[in-house]
Amino acid sequence: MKYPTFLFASLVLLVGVSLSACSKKATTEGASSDTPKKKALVVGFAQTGAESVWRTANTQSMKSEAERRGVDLKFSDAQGKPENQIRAIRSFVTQGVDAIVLAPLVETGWEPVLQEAKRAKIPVILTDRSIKLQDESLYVCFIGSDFAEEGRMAAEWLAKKTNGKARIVELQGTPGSAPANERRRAFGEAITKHPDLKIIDSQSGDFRRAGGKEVMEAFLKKHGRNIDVVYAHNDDMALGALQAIEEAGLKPGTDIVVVSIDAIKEAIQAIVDGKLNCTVECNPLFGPRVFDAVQNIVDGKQVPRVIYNKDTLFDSSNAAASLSQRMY
Ligand code: GYE
Repeated sequence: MKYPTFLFASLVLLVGVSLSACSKKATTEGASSDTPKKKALVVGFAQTGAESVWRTANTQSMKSEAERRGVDLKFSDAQGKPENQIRAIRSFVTQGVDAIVLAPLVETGWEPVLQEAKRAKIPVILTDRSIKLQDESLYVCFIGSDFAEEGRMAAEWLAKKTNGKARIVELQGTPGSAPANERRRAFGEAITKHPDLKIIDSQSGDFRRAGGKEVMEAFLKKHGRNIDVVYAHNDDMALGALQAIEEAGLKPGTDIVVVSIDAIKEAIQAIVDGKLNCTVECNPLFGPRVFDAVQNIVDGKQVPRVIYNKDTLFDSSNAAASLSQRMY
């Protein structure tokens, strides 16, 4: 790793500079008690956008933790466009931030801009979503959830609930994003153990509530009563689908089983109301972990390459009891 060497060199330089500054002070003001002020960390955060309740909670967690620590956070909202994220990273490099935190919208296309950050010796921390790279040295660590595990948990819960027999429609997240790819892949793999669990249709609702509703309306038109289950890659799309199901005169939760991922408070409430059947948690509140990692990296310490959040599953057995403590 190049960072520790670089950091050590900068530290030596910094200590040198502040020592000479101190001695100057000492001669003019006497050896008084003033403690040198630590320079605030400057961190650039390239967020995907504001597509879901999950995302808003994640942004909030990052901003409030930065404020609590006195970190100067340069926040960029890419509004769902990877090219905006690339532009944001470039501008963080130009500004010479201490570290860059990236929540990558999609899995591919990052190599050139991350090379630029590397050349500028700015460490990159991936959060939330992973990426595909030839050169794995382009980021220091990843902090987020295990999307494959979430997909598997949803599939296994569903297999039990339906006794291994159901016609499933799938609402996919943003095309090309790690959560959409992994939740789809792992769920698909897990249901192959149950030959009568079949995905009869699958389309993207872009992780948005309106997207979930629209796609579900189209599914209902196309498949009528032949849909037993909706598997949504996030709660916002599932909540949109609930509306579409109700507007079609059907009862979500009973006529059609609905399974999703995120465990936002509204989804837990929908379980309590009997409309949603299950949601696998994907915790967005990892601001503290991100800034711990940033600080350690800037201090030249080693950090684990992958830090996964611990996620649980909610259904009618535990939703009501958890509702009052739900943080997002
Ligand atoms: O599930 C969804 C959001 O990347 C884990 O993105 C995140 C996903 C989350 O918009 O709600």
